[in-house]
Amino acid sequence: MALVGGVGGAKLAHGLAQILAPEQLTIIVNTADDFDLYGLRICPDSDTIMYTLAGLVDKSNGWGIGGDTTHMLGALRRYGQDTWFRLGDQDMATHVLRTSWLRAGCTQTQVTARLAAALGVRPQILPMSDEPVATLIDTVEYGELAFQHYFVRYRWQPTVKGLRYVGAEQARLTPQVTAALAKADVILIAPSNPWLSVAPILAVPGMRAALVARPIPRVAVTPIIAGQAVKGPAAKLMVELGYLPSAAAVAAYYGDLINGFVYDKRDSGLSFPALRAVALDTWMQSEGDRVILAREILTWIEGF
Ligand code: FO1
Repeated sequence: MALVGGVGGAKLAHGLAQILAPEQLTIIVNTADDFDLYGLRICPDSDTIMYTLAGLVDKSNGWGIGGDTTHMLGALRRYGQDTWFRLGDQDMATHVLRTSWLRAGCTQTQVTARLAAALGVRPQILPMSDEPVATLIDTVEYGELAFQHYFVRYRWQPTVKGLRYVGAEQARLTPQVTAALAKADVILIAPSNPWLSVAPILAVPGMRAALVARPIPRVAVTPIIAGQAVKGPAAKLMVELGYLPSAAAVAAYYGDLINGFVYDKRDSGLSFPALRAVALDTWMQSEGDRVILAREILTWIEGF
């Protein structure tokens, strides 16, 4: 089982999907980046993973569909709309169908399964919950911002003072997530942003306790290499929240959730006294690197 959010997480999930049988891989995905736009429900992390595993993703962005056009955005601009969130025309089909199926009474878990199956994605992609949860970011410059406004509209430049995962307290574990947690033989936390992508998953009541209760390898992969994030705001956010931007601080943040940690070989000076830890090349620059890293992690875990 892998806990995943964002582009870095999708890359490792893609590597895992190429070496594991579909029934051996369940992906729990962050839904706290989800939001409504133009009356449609947009689920960026879920779609990023789905498109990546389907081989459809835009390879330079890491999100959206490769080769997609943006005619609809042009038409929205003609109506005077500020089109700061770039929705592709093909991508729109996903949001239109998702929204109509949700309105017809399907759960987000059902909708995600239906979309993924239609695209030929075989590993199970499970939303962390079927109830809506939304990350809100308190910033020095603009006060509290909805996640996509902070991340996309303001390109994660505002200074972060704090985070809230609204709705998390009312969210429930789905039967599908509960069953997956019970049968997992390894829990892998992808190199996703710990505060923006993984923390909302852990904020679903019962999630963290259910993970910690499993006497199996629970391994996180660092999103920080040599004090920097490969992509996105992880290192900047850590400084703003008062942490040192290092893999050691990430491991400490996860605490007893994990019993193993994969850090980058460029950080060979670091030590993780209370954990089993391994230094690997975690920087997935090519598609081949994803498979190599996934295989090295699984091989290391076999000797746990
Ligand atoms: N990220 C951007 O930086 N700019 C965009 O315009 C943008 C559009 C977008 C459309 C659909 C989608 O599924 C994802 C999209 N993303 C965009 C990525 C995304 O919002 C973030 O990477 C994640 O939410 C953070 O994990």
